[in-house]
Parts: sequence; C-alpha cells; structure tokens
Amino acid sequence: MIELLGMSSPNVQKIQIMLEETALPYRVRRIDVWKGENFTSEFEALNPNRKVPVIIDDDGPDGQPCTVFESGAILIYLAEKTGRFLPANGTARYQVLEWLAVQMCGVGPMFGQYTHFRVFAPKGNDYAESRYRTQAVRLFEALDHRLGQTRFLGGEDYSIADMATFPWTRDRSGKWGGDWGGYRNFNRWFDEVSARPAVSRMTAEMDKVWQEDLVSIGTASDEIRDRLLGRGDFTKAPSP
Ligand SMILES: N[C@@H](CCC(=O)N[C@@H](CS)C(=O)NCC(=O)O)C(=O)O
Repeated sequence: MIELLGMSSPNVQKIQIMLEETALPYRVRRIDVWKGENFTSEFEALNPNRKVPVIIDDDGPDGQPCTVFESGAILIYLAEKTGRFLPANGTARYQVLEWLAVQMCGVGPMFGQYTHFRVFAPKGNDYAESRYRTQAVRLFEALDHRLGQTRFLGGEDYSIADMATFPWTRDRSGKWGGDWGGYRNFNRWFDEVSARPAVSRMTAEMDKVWQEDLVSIGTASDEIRDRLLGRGDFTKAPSP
C-alpha cells in the first residue's frame, strides 16, 4: 500500500494521476498546508523541506518501507516500480526526463511565482508579475512547439512528463494561473490528456478536495499565511 500525503495542489495531483494510471493500491492522508500541517516535526521527518507531496511505500525497493518526496522524484520512483510511463533506456527515456525537468524546473516554479504575485502578494509588484507572466508564456510557447512535433511531451507515448505538466495547466480562468487558451497544439494535447479515465478520476476527486482547500485558504490565520508564504515574522532574508 502507498500512502500519498498532500492536498489538492498541482504537485499532488500529478502523483494521484500516476497512482490511478498504474492502479497501485493507495490511500491519501490529508496534509493541509493552510493549517500549517506541513510544519510539524512528524512531517519534517518525512520531508525536511516541509512540502507536499510525499509518498510512503510500505513495499519499497528492498522490501522495506520507502519514503519519497519531490513530485518529480516520486513520479520516477513509481515509474520504475511499475515499469510504466518512463522508457527503461535509450533516447526515449531522456526525452521524457527532459520534459519532466522542464516541468519541475520551469513550469512549476514559474507558474507558481506568477500565481503568487498575482493572487497572494500585496499589489504594486508589477515588475515581478510581468516577469513571471513572461516566463509562463515562454514556457507555453515551448510546450506548444513541442506538441506540434510529437503527440505527447516525451514523444509518441504518454508518460510521466505529461502527468507532471497537466495539473499545472488546468486552470483556464485566469484567477490562479493565466488565460492560456490560445495554443493550438497544447489544446489538442490538453483535451487528449483530460479524456483519460485515470485523469478524469483524479480531477473528480481533487475538485472535491479543492473545495476543502478553499475553506482552509479563506480561514487561515495571518500567522499561518505568513509562514506559508515566507513573509512578515517568517521572512528569512530581509532586504539589506
Ligand atoms: N518541488 C516540489 C514543490 C512542492 C510544493 O511546492 N508543494 C506546495 C504545495 S503545491 C507546498 O507544500 N507548499 C507548502 C509550503 O511551501 O510551505 C515538488 O514538486 O514536490
């Protein structure tokens, strides 16, 4: 049995897609970052960076329980455990890993910062908001270009690169992400990935969890909000 620790955020959604795709037995343990549950010593022992997702696999590689954090590492772990969605070797493997890296090092951090400055930061951060929007658009252009050449991000086969990227592009409302409707190849891919039964199961489940998360976001204390967002009394590196 695999335990997935998290809530409805995109990095957690990736893992739930993979667990649904592979039909591995799993259960979810809610860690509500808007209640500070990622800052307990118990959780810190699982992930020193105190972020979700984390998985605990009671049947790890050596027959021992195995804990894995960082969503990209978790996807690779589950792919290697099951022998699915990541080619074992050759160029095809590195193409999947390239696009997984684009998601982990580009899409996640840039879209995340764009959302931060757009939704959570005090107004007046025009430079930061514009910079991260530009980075997000640049990444959308790269995804759209790639998807004009190949059916999926890693190549002709659906892979962990698609699972990693899809959740970060789900919001089209412009509230949490951006208005990303105009990319033709990307839209074709988005529709194909959305239609997968495992992905539909994930979105149905996570949309319910999102309603719980919205309540937590709305009721989080200033202290928890400041700690989560790294500001106020929790600022670690004040400006010189
Ligand atoms: N690179 C990490 C990022 C994880 C991450 O940012 N998780 C967020 C939710 S999506 C979180 O736990 N935030 C709580 C915090 O930063 O205190 C991954 O891909 O797993």
